[in-house]
Amino acid sequence: MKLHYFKPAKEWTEALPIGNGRLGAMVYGGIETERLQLNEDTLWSGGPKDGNNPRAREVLPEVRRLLAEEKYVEANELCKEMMGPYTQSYLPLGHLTLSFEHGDHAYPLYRRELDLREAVSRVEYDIGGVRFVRETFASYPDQVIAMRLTASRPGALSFAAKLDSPLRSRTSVADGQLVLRGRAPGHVDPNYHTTPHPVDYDRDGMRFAARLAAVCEDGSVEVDAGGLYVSGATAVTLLFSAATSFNGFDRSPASDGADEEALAAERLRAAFAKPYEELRTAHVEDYRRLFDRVELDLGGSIAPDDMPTDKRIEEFGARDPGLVELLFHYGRYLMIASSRPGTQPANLQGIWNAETRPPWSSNWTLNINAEMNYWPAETCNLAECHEPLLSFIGNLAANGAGTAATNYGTRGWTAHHNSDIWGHSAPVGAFGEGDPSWAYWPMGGVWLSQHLWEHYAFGRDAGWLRDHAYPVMKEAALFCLDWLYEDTDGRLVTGPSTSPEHKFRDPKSGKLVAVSVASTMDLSLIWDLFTNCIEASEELGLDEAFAAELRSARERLLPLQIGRYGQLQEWSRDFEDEDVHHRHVSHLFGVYPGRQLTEQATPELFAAAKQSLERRGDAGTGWSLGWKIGLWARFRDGDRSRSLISNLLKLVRVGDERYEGGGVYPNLFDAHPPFQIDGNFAATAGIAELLLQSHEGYLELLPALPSAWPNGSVRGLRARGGFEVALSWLDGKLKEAEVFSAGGGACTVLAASSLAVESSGGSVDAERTSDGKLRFAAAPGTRYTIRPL
Ligand code: FUC
Repeated sequence: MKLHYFKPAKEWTEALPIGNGRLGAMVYGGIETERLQLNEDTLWSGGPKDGNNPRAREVLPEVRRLLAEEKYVEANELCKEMMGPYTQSYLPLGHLTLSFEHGDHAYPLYRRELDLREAVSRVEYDIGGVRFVRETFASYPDQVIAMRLTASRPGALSFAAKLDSPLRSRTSVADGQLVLRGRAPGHVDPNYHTTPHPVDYDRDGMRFAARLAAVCEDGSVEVDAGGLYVSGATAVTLLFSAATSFNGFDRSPASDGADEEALAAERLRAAFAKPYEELRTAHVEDYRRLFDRVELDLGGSIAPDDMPTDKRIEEFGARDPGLVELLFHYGRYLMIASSRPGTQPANLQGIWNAETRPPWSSNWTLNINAEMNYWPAETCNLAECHEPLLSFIGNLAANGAGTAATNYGTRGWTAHHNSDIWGHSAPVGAFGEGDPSWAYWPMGGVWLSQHLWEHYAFGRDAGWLRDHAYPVMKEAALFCLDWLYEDTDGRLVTGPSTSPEHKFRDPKSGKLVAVSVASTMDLSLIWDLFTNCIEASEELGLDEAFAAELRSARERLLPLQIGRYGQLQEWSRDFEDEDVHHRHVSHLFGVYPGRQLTEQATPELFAAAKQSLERRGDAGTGWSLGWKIGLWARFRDGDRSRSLISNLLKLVRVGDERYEGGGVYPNLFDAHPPFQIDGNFAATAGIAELLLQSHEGYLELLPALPSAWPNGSVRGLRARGGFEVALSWLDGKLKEAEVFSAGGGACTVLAASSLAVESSGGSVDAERTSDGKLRFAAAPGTRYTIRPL
């Protein structure tokens, strides 16, 4: 449960992340110079804006006409006129730098670690017989970052602490504290978009403020605008708070912003009033309430205890079951650290970003990455951490209604492949620059709506479904109803349509293009949304007529097809792939994370989907490997999933070109490369998917256990239907399961052998179905023990 090292971090991807959902820091653990790279999750460039483009609506009929004539090259060109501006960027806040007056040579007794059981980072070393220890954490209950520094000899701690920022800022003193005030640029261009003036402070931007205070035991502290100076202390507590003027996705942070100075000052004042131990205890309790819900044993570690984490990755990778356990828990740690109720959703880098023009703007990329971040939220028992994404969808729906109306003249709401803190819902890449292969994809709202349904499916809060989720899902479905049109055979299709980021070869010209009619992903996402809305209407007993309309539209969707290689076709024609090994596997959505394609319901298509994944191969960027881990779990090939975990658990260092894609950095951050957090989350979700599945209306225990983990156990996984599950297995076979039903209701369970059930009250009336499932009526708040017969 620890990441640990015997050297300070040099690179950012060696530093260790802490976070409380809103405040984040990368702790380097330096000796003479300690550095914390700091983030606040609302600190973005820009402000609310209108990215909608009426030209889209004008050209739409012509694009569809060209598509009907199979003039894909021309349709692709014209589609470029449908775009809008780029999203804004997630920005770094700054650095806290501590300069110690004791030199820099103590490696033999040096150690730094991140303890996942407490969410505390710790650094310790010896200089001249004095032991220096510092621990740092980001507290959710107290909304500060706290650092405690101690020296084993009285009076041995002397250092200067400074705050600075890559953004325009200055420091001053107030209330005996160091204060940093700054302003974000009013606009930042993406790092892949070359412009003469990419970081623009001439336009109004968001304000931010940060404060640093010190409490000393012994010695003294002085402060001036240059920093905070501690001399001769035995122990010191540093408290850091920060806030921005962000005041909602639809309000100007400049003219209608929150009072960032008051927020930062008040949070520090409140934390300052408490002793360090009280802050620490509150933090650890709050964190453990979430983290302790899940336990996993895949066989434990085969690496020596004192082997540093980077070395362990390098030497053992996934051969060490203990390292796979650590990777699993790290994903849960990162979720708790980057996404808590009231914060922004985890973006491409969670909340950890040091760059003013980060890769892909460190935004929310909706054609896979933002959704992938939340794959473990429900299954791994962190439903609360899902909340930021679920509220974000509501903001996006508000803006997306304007995009649907202006760009397409439809009802409902739509979002495209990129979004930002301002709820950007239009396609990006205006000015003829955006390639439709990525910029044109009006399905962002459709995919996100799956998260609303899943949150209900696991938690079964009907009031929340009725009041919050269903209205947004319904509006997304209304967009689809209007967006779909009939082809010449009366089938419902989408167009212009892309399969995210992948192109096909135009049969006539041989050119690579992206736009055609009814990609498999469009059809699968729409099937999923319609199905979820239909089930929601049944559960809630409302909107019967609308559900009937969705049923009949779902029937009329162009059927998915099998192509010449036996593969599930990615497009409605059997086009040749641009790249048979392409990282996106969008057409397999219906297998995972969707539920349209299963062995039972659609055996031919399921087999074809598997063939598609075979053809794609086992290489890919970090998130691509992560997706494939989950997909092979759904194909019930645990060994294949484990070999993908093994591809992911390869050590990558910055500048290291040994691997084409994927891997993890020394701090276990997923490498796209560069760092992108989605692969971490997908790995955690994929490991859970190997042990428990529930997307077919029943719990399947150990559906795809890899042979490398013959003995083990897991506790605290969640399943759809309001269940919590513990499992143990021996020699690759289920030993015992415990199912806790929160709200009661029918419980159907499948495993490789036939099963028997009992509760603490004794035997339970259970039925055995002809296909080997066990079914019983679960009582609310009751725990059931299930064993193979
Ligand atoms: C999509 C992916 C890239 C990357 C980016 C953030 O464009 O195709 O691989 O993950 O999002």
